[in-house]
Amino acid sequence: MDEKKRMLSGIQPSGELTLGSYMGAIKNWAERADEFDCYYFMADMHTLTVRQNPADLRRRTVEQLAQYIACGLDPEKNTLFIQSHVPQHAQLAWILDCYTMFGELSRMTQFKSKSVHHEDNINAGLFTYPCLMAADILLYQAHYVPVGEDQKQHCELTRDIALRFNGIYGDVFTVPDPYIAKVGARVMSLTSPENKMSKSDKDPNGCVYLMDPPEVIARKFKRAVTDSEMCVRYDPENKPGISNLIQIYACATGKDYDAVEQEFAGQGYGVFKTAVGDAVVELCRPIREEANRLLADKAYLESVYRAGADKASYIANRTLRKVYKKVGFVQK
Ligand code: ATP
Ligand code: LTN
Repeated sequence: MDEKKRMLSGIQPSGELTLGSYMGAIKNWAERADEFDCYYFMADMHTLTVRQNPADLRRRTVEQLAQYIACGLDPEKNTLFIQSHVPQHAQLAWILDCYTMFGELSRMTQFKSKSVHHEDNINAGLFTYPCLMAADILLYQAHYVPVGEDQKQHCELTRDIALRFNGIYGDVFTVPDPYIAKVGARVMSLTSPENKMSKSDKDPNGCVYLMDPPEVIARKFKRAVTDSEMCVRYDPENKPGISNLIQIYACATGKDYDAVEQEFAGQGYGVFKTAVGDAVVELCRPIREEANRLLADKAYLESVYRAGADKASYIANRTLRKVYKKVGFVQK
């Protein structure tokens, strides 16, 4: 059992899952279940860095679990759990706070951009957030962390923290690697393709949600921003809108960029946008239907997250006890 390498990742239930989070992260999780020992969680503790409505957070956390399963994460093969059910995350995070430098945290681009967007609530959690993320990863001795491009910097800081800690106390933590897909690692907004597609985007037309009904998805793609060249060609610098659509189509269909260019050579953008919309509609349809079916069975979802928390706690506790011993805490 222990021979398989471990893979771990999480997403904050701070909004609806997007096509970006699916293509950049979840798709890669679901494809790796047989190869790795997999742990995926709802990062509810992370969401408090931005003020949440409690009822919405509770609902979205369970909905996110249903969507994970609907995206192909079989609970028999993947350990699925809710972060706040495993208190070791908070316990290790405090310790790692003390091994992370102010300067390192100040350089995190997500902290800098969220500080601009939430000027009135630049709380300590927002600043130390990467230490909680490092705890999430290091507790499980994960080898690989499948995330989108935007999380690479946090993964690199996690590596630095692990190496620093190991340098002082010996080999306590596995030093993890980010696992970033070649296609889909940075899906851009449909209306402002110079920005990442994000669930907290103020413009709902820029972002496709996995649970969007087919007509909404089709409409969003019809309105996607393109350019005036009228040629389906991959060139992210000069043609960000079209290049993003090529990426989305390639990821949804499994085709490479050349094949997509050839398929639409000499055709107008209207035809291309409709084809991308159709491909995404078909990608999302089974996910939406399965998630809705699962959401009707709350008892099943409860049994999944309870079993997940038990399994996760067991591993997390092993690491935490080792860490407590190394830093010099008296054993009970
Ligand atoms: P927020 O707007 O709250 O910051 P988000 O929409 O950017 O959220 P996250 O919950 O931060 O999404 O990301 C979940 C996972 O999906 C992470 O691994 C992240 O790297 C990945 N991801 C998010 N957005 C994209 C995107 N547009 N393209 C590729 N991967 C993405
Ligand atoms: N920081 C991530 C979510 C996240 C995560 C993690 C990802 C929290 N803990 C551990 C991978 C591993 C985000 O905002 N997308």
